[in-house]
Amino acid sequence: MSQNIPNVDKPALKNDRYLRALEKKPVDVTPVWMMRQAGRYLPEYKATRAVAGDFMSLCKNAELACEVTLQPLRRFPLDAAILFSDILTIPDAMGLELYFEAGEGPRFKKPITCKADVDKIGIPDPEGELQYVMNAVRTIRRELKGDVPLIGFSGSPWTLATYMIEGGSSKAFTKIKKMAFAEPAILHTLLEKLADSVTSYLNAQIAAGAQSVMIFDTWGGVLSPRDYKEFSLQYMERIVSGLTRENEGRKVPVTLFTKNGGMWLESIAATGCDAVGLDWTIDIKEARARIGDKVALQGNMDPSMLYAPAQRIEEEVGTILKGYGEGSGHVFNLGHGIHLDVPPENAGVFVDSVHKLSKQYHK
Ligand code: 1CP
Repeated sequence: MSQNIPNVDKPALKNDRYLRALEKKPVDVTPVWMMRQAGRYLPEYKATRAVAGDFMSLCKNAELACEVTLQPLRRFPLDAAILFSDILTIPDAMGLELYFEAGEGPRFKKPITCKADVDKIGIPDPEGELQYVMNAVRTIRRELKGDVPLIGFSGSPWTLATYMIEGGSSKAFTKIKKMAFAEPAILHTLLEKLADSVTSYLNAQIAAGAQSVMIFDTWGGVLSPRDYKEFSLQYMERIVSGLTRENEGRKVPVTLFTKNGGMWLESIAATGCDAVGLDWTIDIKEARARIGDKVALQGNMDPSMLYAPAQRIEEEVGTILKGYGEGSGHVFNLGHGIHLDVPPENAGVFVDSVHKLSKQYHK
């Protein structure tokens, strides 16, 4: 059993651009971070992971999880750190027994197949089965020494349920859709339990020191518009209304990201979140025109653009900055996670270009 690590004194933030942009307050340059910024494209990540053994052992070791969280910040002038963990910690804590098959991604030994499986599931205690995550948050917060804010995160109930019911990654989502359309009451019971679990998990991350939280709805975009509202958005909205929105005397902004959710921006923005994450399939100019000043926007360069030469990356960053236009409310990011074979130098070009080219939009 891991030991509780106490909360430490929280030094004032030296760089708060990321939080200011989410609050639409003036900034000097557009803040930037990268989804999956800690990971296998960095040789130092691979080295630390080898020390830990497998991926979950890395997540469960607060010092090593902290180390890999900080690695990208040592290389690039990123404006935020993101907790090193995974969205599948919650289903694992619910007893599904997460494991990683070499080269095949996540799998569960005990996937959900029927009502009895759903009825068995409880709400994990964030300072119990998931205390290793909170210990990582506390350790990272201590080691960041106020340099940049720390982002906490969770998967959305729908996205977590896809892994729990499919038993791992999926392409067609037939098992969960079969449950959604043939036995919707069972799926709704699961989604309710997940919404309660995510709410208490994120609130515990905030209490432990996360200064902003993000919900990853990676698979909401595989649903029809009506089904998206019924099976995904409704539950994210419930989470947003249950979150601690202020801590340490400052707002704790919430970002919702539905991959392929560009059609539903207005509905996502209406949940009460502070920011909507965009993938690259929507033009950010159009997104801003549709959303106005209701919420901030995060995104949205195609992660594959990082394979391009430096000049092309810079040009694309410039186009996206111009698309968003003048003023605060934009957090630059990739439209999804960085690919594992991207040369780290290219990520550096991306981050530097955002800072260099965005000055003109913040006068
Ligand atoms: O080292 C390894 O081999 C493990 C690869 C890996 C990593 C680096 C996994 C397994 N998870 C992570 C870390 C991770 N996962 C972070 C860390 C913080 C950072 O961004 O630096 C975050 C935020 C996640 C979130 C996550 N995990 C999502 C949502 C975001 C997204 O990319 O859409 C999802 C869907 C997962 C599931 C998962 N975990 C790991 C993999 C390879 C996957 C994806 C499987 C699939 O494609 O279905």
